[in-house]
Amino acid sequence: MNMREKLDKIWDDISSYIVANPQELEAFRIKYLGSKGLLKELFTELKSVPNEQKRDVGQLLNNLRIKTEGLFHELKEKLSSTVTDEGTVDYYRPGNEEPIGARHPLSMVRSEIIEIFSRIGYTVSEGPEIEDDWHNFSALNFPPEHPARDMQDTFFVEKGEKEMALRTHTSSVQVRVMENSQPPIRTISPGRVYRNEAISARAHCFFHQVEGLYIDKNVSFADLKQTLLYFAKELFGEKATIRMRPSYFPFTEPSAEVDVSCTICNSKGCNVCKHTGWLEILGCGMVDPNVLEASGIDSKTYSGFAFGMGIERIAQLKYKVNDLRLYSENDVRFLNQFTSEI
Ligand code: 2U9
Repeated sequence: MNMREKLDKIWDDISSYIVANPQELEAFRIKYLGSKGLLKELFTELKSVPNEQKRDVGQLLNNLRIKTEGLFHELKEKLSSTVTDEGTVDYYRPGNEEPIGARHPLSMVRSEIIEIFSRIGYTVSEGPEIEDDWHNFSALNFPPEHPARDMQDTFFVEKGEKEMALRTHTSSVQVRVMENSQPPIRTISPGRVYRNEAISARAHCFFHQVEGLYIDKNVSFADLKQTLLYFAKELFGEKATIRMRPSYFPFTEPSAEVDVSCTICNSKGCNVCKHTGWLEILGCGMVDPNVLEASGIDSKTYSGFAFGMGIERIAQLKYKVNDLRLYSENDVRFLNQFTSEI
């Protein structure tokens, strides 16, 4: 076998070499291109080739070296782009960081309110956003001429022959609970509600509420006060106190609006509490006997209290975001500012 044939045979071996991982690639390099590798050996052998053949054999050897180096780089390239072969996966490489979203501030506040009331035995009830007149108004003691029934306050929609309304509060859900069960009832209903208002920083055509209802024998106004004090302390901290101001709602009698002491300034007065030391957080009252009777609950045996709050209002106090529009625009620059464990 002359030198050309020998080198051709060597190239056959080299070019059919398969590498499956970085260790095998390194073995290839050492075997052929290393300082004690085959090519080095062949170049040493060149010294003993007769002088008249040296030029040709030297050229053949040089070609072999260039081809082997080229193959080495090719194999290296292939190896780094192959991820399907188990042997080529780098298990020590840090994972790619996946951007994760944040929970919406209204979802966080809703979860917190649900948690607080579930700790004292309240269940969560949900119901339809498109309601009939009975569940949204009549069963809740709204007189026929009440302004809330007006088109200017309520969105009406047609469902077949029937005129329906987008619910203006989640009290309608609780009417359904009363119709379908007997006391004791202890439930909260979180959800989206609709009002026919022009959209601005301070008003929106939809917002979110949590309403609560407790019906049993001997439920008193003192129970209501204590429940709301517990709620205020859980939400705003142990130092929080509440005060009640008389109010009016068609569905409760007596009715009250509830303020919580401003925990931002310790009731000293700041621009959040408008220098009053108090923040208005919810409305409440004893369920009107007419409302109990309308849903099939004996008002002589049972009494109950109810309360309602806007989730946006609580979020405004917690996160100091006063423009209502931000809550529904889904601007990631706004949403990314919130982080949460729940
Ligand atoms: C039933 C009977 C009565 C729920 C109540 C309020 C008072 C109240 C407002 C707070 C701010 C609505 O989001 S808001 O605009 N709500 O002041 N809600 S009592 O009363 C009920 C609920 C269900 C069967």
